[in-house]
Amino acid sequence: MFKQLFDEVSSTLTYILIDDETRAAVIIDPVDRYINHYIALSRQLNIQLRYALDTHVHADHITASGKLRNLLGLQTGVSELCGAENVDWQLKDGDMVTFGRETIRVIATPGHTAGGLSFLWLGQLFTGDALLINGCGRTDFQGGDAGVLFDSITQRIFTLPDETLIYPGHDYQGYRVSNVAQEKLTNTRLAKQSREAFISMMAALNLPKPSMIDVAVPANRQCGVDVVDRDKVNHLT
Ligand SMILES: N[C@@H](CCC(=O)N[C@@H](CS)C(=O)NCC(=O)O)C(=O)O
Ligand SMILES: [Fe+2]
Repeated sequence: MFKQLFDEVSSTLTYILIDDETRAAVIIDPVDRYINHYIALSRQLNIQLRYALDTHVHADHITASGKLRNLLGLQTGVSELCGAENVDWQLKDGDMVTFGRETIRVIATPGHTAGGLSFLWLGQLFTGDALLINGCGRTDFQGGDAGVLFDSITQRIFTLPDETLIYPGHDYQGYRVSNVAQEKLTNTRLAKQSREAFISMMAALNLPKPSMIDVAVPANRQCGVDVVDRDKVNHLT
């Protein structure tokens, strides 16, 4: 079982992956303003969240992962290359995250940020902001690098079977799911694009910086929980 949730404010897509037999579950890229909703949904679906995984240290919203850990006792995971603290599992390429009878494979897809990860589960790839539908993550902050992103997309994502479903971390155009074949053929930033042309195109994007970047990046390096909050919770438990 699987749920896709959308945050209208930051256009973030959040996913809940569920082992329908044991009811163990994983949440990918949770957003802090929905913590109560995630807890209510967990009760409604009769699931136990085991992990909250972030595809990267987000620049545009605050993750719910640390607060969910403190409230539910789950484990947080983010790339070891993100420079994050207070993370239970510093993830790296090839790691396997098991919940119930299910396993997620961690695939390093850096380039939008140095620590970008994608998560592969049952033919579905959760790409964070590496590959978006008809787009890709910008590469102008947090160790972003257009050449590295091009290699991640062409060598790690586009080498998966054509029918692999693509579930991105954000969507700004009203899309919700794609697949590898469709993105190879129609993604306007990548289809028939050389590495050099892609790097030049990304350098010329000139996007305004995310309005929350100065708050979100330091907060997300602590899983969205400030150290004082975490100490308080540790004293209580
Ligand atoms: N306007 C948004 C910024 C959105 C943004 O920059 N999103 C990043 C993901 S963190 C991106 O890679 N966008 C790709 C694009 O706009 O092409 C905000 O202020 O938060
Ligand atoms: Fe991002």
